[in-house]
Amino acid sequence: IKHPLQNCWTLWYFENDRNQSWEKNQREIASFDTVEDFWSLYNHIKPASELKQGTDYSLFKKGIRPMWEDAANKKGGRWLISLEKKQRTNDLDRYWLDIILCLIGEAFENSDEVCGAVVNIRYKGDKIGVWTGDASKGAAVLEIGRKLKERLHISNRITIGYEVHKDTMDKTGSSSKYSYSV
Ligand code: M7G
Repeated sequence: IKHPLQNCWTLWYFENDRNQSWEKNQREIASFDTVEDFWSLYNHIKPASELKQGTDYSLFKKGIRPMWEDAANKKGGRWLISLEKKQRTNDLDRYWLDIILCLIGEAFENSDEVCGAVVNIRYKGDKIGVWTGDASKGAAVLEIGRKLKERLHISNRITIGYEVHKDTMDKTGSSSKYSYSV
C-alpha cells in the first residue's frame, strides 16, 4: 500500500510562448496523492536549476490554478524568496524540494491556508513564492513565513517579505510593497 498524502497536488509547467496568453502557457504535468507517486514524478523531471530561463514550475493543491485569478488565490499573496544569480547552483534545488516537502507533508500549523508554491527561473535571479489564500489572516501568514525560514535554514540576517497578489498585479514601478516580513 502506498502512503497517502493529506491532499492531492498538481505540478504545472510554464513556458513563455508569446503567441499565446499567459494563462494558456500554464500546462498541467501530473497530479499525485501518495508519497511514492510524488517521488516517481520528482525523479523523472528536470531539477529547477536545469530548466530554461523564463520557465516556472508550480505545485498547487488539485483544483487550484497557479494564478492570481483563481478563486482560492484572489484574496491571497505570496512569501517571496528572491535568490541571487549564484544561488541557482547551490540553493535553488534544495529550497524548492524543501518547500515541496513542507507543502505535501503539511508542515505548517496553518497548512489549510497554503494554496501552492511557484519557482520562477529568471536570468535576473530566480524566485520562489509560497502562495497563501487570505492575506488578511495575519497570524496564519506570519506562522507560515517563520516556519518557511526555519525549514529552509534561511539566516536571520535575511528578511523575506509577503506580497499581496493585488499589489503585485497593480505594481507600476519595480518597487514592491510587502505587507508582512519575517
Ligand atoms: P512573473 O512570471 O511572476 O515574474 O510575472 P517575472 O516578472 O519575474 O517574469 C511576469 C508576468 O506574467 C506578469 O507581469 C503578468 O503579466 C504575468 N503573470 C504572472 N502571474 C503570476 C500571473 C497570474 O497569476 N495571472 C495572470 N493573468 N498573469 C500573470
